[in-house]
Amino acid sequence: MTSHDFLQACRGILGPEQVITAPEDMAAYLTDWRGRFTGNAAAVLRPADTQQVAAVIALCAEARVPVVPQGGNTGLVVGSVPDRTGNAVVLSLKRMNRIRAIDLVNNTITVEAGSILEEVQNAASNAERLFPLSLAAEGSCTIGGNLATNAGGTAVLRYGSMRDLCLGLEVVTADGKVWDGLRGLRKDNTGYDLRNLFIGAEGTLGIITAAVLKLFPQPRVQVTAMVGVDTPEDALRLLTMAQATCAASLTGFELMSAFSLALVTKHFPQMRTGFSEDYAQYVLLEISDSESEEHATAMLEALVEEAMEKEVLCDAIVASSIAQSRALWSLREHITLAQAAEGKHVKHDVSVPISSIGEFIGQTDALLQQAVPGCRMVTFGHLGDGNLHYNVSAPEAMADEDFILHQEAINQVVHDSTVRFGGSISAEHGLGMLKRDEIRRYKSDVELGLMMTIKKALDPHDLMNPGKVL
Ligand code: FAD
Ligand code: 2HG
Ligand code: ZN
Repeated sequence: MTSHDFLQACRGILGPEQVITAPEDMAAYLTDWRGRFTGNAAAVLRPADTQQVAAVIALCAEARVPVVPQGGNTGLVVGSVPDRTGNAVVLSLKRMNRIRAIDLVNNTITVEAGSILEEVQNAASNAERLFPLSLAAEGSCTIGGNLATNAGGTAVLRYGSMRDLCLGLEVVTADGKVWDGLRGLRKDNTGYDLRNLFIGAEGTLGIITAAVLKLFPQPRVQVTAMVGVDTPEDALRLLTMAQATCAASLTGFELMSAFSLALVTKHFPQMRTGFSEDYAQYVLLEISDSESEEHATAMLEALVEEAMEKEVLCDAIVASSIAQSRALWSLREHITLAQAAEGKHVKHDVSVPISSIGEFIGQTDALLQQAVPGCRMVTFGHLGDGNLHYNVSAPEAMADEDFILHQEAINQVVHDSTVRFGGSISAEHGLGMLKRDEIRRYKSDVELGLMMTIKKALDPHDLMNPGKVL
């Protein structure tokens, strides 16, 4: 099939206006969120429903055209954009954004893959339920992208990551068949777990078109506090105390180094931490309670008092209004944007056993200073999950283009250290194109071989997001 015939057939399936080929109209789909990579594509295809996805994928299989699924294009590991050959099509799921059903007794919501996360949260809230996945990109990332990357965010501590929040999937397979696995069952032991194979596969095994997601009761009240501590070890002590005092009410526990917040207040000068003194580390805590505001505040205040007595924390701000709570969360959510505004940087999205975090930071900081003297650490993240965003910014006087030459050496230091501590080099963002080669150094031949066998069985012609993950 010629490329002209292929595009004509796509137009026949989707309608001419949903097959985008003009370079200026394709541009936004071809560069990743961080601006790290720009690819080329034969076209951007915008299906409206599952049947259109199936027809287009069957056509791609027949014409041997690679497909790069894309949701909100907010991924951080160059997974959602095509390579530079121009052979692939980008399949944008964003028009598929319907809420198909809400079942208040089963506590589930069935949504299409292109639904924006925030809209799903709102739909749940309008039904007096909670859909707990929460991340700074929630205004533009999609459920399909969240599933394909097994997204985490700031509520994993209490509710788990996307894999834990999904009960069923609808998937278009690499040969264009529809697997209807939209089961809202909490228990189902009938063979291999296909759902969990597609979740976290980053679009390399098939196209997720819809999902059944879990809903939870809405907490009656949420209370936020920000505290200053001296060291990550103190933050860990506080975590243990918070778990003992608050149990399942503890829904967020985020670490932010002083330099991470200094970048936020530098690039967003309207934001302030509200502390009169500076501390080396900060923790953002959230408690969700089903009793009352008084009960939640009393629990948090008791925790703060005990931690102060034991000299675990230096100072604390307990938000006294929703606006103040939002302002504290906003500081946390702006770190990614602030580091991007500061210049080129190398991101690491690692996890280590929670108990090793302090030691990991101490040892790895020292090794990095030997490798790139003066590099500036932007260390923050989901301490309660053992997941650090251990990001490296250039030394003050070093130009971006010189700094980025150190990327490989920096990755090696951080990832070797992570693995020495028994950790993972990607806790939540995935591998994409950015860490595809890196993972080969850390996974055994057996593990890589099993992954390759699955890939070949489900996508024998390597057309599903080729060049990513494996
Ligand atoms: P995209 O970027 O479009 O795609 C991501 C991957 O999924 C690609 O490999 C793509 O091919 C594949 N894909 C997309 N849709 C489908 C589909 N329907 N079927 C199959 N494959 C598909 N991530 C976290 O985990 N936790 C965070 O706290 C977090 N915070 C962030 C904050 C900011 C400011 C930004 C910019 C990003 C953040 N991210 C975070 C990363 C990103 O938002 C998540 O990875 C998100 O899940 C991606 O969703 P998306 O719709 O933008 O997917
Ligand atoms: C977060 O937790 C995201 O805010 C982004 O996962 C992390 O910018 C980063 O490195
Ligand atoms: Zn994160």
